[in-house]
Amino acid sequence: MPVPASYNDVLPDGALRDHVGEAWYERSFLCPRGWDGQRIVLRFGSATHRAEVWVNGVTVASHDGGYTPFEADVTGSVRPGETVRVTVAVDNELTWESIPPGYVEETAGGRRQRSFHDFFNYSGLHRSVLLYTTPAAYVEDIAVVTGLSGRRGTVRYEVTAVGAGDVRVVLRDAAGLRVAKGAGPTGELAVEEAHPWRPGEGYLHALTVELHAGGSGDAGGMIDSYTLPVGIRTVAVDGERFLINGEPFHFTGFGTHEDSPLRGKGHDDVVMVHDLALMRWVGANSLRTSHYPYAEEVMEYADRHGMVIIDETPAVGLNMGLGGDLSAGHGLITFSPETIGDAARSAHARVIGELIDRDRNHPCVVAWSLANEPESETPAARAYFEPLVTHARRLDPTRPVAFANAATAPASADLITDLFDLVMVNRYYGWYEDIGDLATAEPALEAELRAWATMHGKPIIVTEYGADAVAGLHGAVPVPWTEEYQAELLAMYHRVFDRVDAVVGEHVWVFADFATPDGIKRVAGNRKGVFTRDRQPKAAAFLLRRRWAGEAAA
Ligand code: GCB
Repeated sequence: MPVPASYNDVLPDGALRDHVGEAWYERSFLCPRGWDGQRIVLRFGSATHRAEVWVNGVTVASHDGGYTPFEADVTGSVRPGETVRVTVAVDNELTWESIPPGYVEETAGGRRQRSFHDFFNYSGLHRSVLLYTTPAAYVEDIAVVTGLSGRRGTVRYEVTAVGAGDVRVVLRDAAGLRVAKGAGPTGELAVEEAHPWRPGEGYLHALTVELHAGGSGDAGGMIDSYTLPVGIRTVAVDGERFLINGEPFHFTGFGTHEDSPLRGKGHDDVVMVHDLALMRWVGANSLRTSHYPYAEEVMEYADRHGMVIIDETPAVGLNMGLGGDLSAGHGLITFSPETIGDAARSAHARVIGELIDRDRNHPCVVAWSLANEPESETPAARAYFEPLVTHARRLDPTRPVAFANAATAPASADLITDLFDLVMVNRYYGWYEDIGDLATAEPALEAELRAWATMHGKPIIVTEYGADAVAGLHGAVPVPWTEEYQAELLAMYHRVFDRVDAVVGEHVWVFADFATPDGIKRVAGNRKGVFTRDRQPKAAAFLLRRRWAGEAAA
């Protein structure tokens, strides 16, 4: 199987597509002789959803969670100059202990994965597997927090180094000029006339951290160095406004998926660059990594292009009251010892930790989304989420924390939003409710958004709104499933957004059509894309371009 890729669609084989359980990968290669004396690390960008790894037959790593990286120091298991055999068992089962949750049903036709979300359970090694080296003493980690006061920018840094050595840091601007320097593992650098990172302009400084042997002035004594791109910017919530660098920010963009033909969820630079170019083409300034952490390449690219990101954990489907993977009617309760209980909550805490640990240095990330459409209208939901919110805030006190609310918990029923900094709601008036009747949907949507604003006084981001449209289906009378209905529905939402001051964001569901499990509510996949799965625009794309890109799109 090619890596990175989902294995599901690579061969014309239904059994492979629907495989449930382990898939084994193995590869042998030569470890370069020149690596002798180096620390050798094997790193996986992700393995969906669980992996066990052997090097030359010896277990070196195991990891739960399909969308975050993990690595192993394999120095003791390989010999430079000799062949290395890497073996990986990747298990795609979703259980009551995994995030996202699911269960396996034994059917006459075999084992079937059931889940509570509508995207296809793509599986395998979705991101690159790297073998890299460091010196024996090395820079292990860097954490930065930036500040801006007027034109004065600050970069607080904390370096974790392994082994003896002195830490020196240098901050350079995008032209490579040194603008600040420091010494020691922690400190604060100041830049008097800082060029900030802004939405639409991903201006990056470069923080070079060097580990030196022995005392100062020892030019030849550098042991290790690492350069981290740093965007100087601030994020804050002020009443109903969302501020970036102290200025009100209005989110335009999409919920999206890592999903494309053949590759499934396999990361592909071409698809990524094309997708972000299409987003910019319609005037999107932001996206949500619905419904899991995306490849690190996406975060780095967003940093460089000033794309704003709401960064979401893989906690999707923690809600038995929704249709889930469309096999509704299971009669389960969400939070209970038999379903989502202590084990799932520990897994949830772990994915929050791994996400923040991975992405905290990215200027593009302006908020953490801890879950998509969880049950939020029960005391059990509050008990479940309270410690997780505390956990996220402790790990990153600098960014707002939020979750995407489901229609089943409007402001009058929801019991957890006061724990969070933002109101994020996914709404389908005119689709799942009042389908084909936008005249009824419009006042209902407005009333609901006003209720959220009155009750919480926080910024509202509509993180999902949309309608399915099968590309090429048209109607002079815009009936559901036509491109015209999808565009008219979006236009209706926009009229409402423009009337409700607290709405600071509009993310259409979804950027592009994507693969789902089979179901009677889906036409070979979810068709709410503004673009088709092969990235051709539907009528809605032109409507968004007029609204979001304005004159430029005329
Ligand atoms: C939702 C979910 C999203 C689905 C979407 C839909 O509320 O958050 O994952 O794909 O609705 O199209 O039903």
